Amino acid sequence: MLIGFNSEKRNAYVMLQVYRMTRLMVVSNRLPVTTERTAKSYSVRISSGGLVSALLPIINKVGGCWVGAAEYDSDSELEALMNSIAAPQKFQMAPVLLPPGVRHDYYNGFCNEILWPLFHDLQSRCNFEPRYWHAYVEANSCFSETIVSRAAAECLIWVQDYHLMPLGGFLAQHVDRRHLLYFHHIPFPPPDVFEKLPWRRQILDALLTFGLVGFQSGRDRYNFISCLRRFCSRCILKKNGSTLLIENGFGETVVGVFPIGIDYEDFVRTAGSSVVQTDVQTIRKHLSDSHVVVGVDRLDYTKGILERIKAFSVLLDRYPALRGRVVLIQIAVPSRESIRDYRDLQTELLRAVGEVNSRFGGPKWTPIRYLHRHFSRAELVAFYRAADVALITPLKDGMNLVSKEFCASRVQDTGVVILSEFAGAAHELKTGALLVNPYDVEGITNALYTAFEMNPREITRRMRRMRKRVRKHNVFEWCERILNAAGAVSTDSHTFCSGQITQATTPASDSSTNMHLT
Ligand code: ADQ
Repeated sequence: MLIGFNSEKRNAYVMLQVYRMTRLMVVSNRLPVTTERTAKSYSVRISSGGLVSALLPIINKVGGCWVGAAEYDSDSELEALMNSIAAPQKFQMAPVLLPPGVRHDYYNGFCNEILWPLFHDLQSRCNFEPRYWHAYVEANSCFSETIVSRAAAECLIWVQDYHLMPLGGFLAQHVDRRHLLYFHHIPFPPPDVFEKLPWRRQILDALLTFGLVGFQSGRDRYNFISCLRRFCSRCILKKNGSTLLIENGFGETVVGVFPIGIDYEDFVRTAGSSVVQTDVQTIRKHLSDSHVVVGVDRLDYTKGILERIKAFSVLLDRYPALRGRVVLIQIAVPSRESIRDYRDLQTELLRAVGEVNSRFGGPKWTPIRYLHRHFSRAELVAFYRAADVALITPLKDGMNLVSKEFCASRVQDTGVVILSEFAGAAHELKTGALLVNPYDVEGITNALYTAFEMNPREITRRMRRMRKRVRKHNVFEWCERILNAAGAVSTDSHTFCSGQITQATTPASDSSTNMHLT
């Protein structure tokens, strides 16, 4: 059995110790580091972004190997350098070399011009260029070669996100499907949106080659199942505790909902450090007695930053008394800068921020402080702690870790969260956050005003509820739940030989609990 322990008795940490024995291989599009060529060598730092924030504390505890595309045409020097960075972090890194032409069409093309906008319901931004599909498949084949050459026996291969959906199909030829897990970090679209994808059937078939497929929210799993119902007729669905079991021509796949968390204790520790406390005082001193609102995002059109700035402008219009008494600190970490849409967004944001600042601001007050750069964990936490309100309004988001990081950092149980109802986190934080429609500029304005007027006791009551939830459902609990669910993958599932099924599908025993997806 892959999972052979009593989950009720063991906490997440013990579970991770158990997994030290089974080697873990995390596979994601990129390695968790950003490398930059300097005159003589390379500089390397840990990357920003939700996937890395979540997985790094886990692999740092468990050890293992992280597989991801190299940013450069690798050489032995670069790999040695990356492994020396990883060494104190207890895991190895294995770069995947993608041919330059493939790299562009796979990443900039299929991932960023098709899957990312489509899965965030922004189909008008898609460019369904057939060349991109071929590069996507070829890139996944390159990943598979690296994995097969590096994976130890009994290695648990945990594939992350939409860049690598076809990988299960390649790996299932070499690896027991019980050892093949996939987690989908971004939203999964409803059938009416998904059906636009010319390769929709191939994507669904590929996902069903994994032993486990995990989603962030009930919304995403529901959409996935609805797509299976519409496009794959040969599936049988069974309820299996809190997960679902899908029987298909390839074997069985466990499909579950596992909302991702953060390393809560690490944020609490950082928030209490003297460095952060000094930074908080400095930030507050510069902003005098203003209401401080903070937005923290990867610079991405799905995060609703432009709409947020518009809402802030409407607020200043509607409530002149707030002028000079409120500041929005908008932090946007550079992201996907090789893509034109992202460079255009930066230009648009600078223009929007400039318009608000010149219309309302003056020598003593700048309404919006826009910071377009990477910050360390401690610096970010200082911003989280210095603010009165977090304004988090993605147009759609798989989860949104910033909302959870903000709550964890509020060690004094203060601070209001205004959160998009279309973020996966809305379901978990709805008992404490003010939920808004990110397209509803007036609704956001009203929520901001409500936040400024909120009674301190009400603020504390709401924040305590959210912190309790974020503490309990932290990233280690997330990992434990996924690995536990993976233990439910049938031991007698079917083996593959050159992509062909070599054993017929066993019909489900209890037909009354089955739903045929026809
Ligand atoms: P992202 O789209 O990257 O993640 P999110 O979950 O908010 O979105 O994570 C952003 C991360 O970047 C946070 O950990 C934040 O601290 C960090 N960050 C933001 N600005 C930064 C800055 N200036 N400097 C340094 N770090 C910064 C994807 C999905 C999400 C899902 C995650 C995890 O799109 O929906 O929550 O994966 O599954």
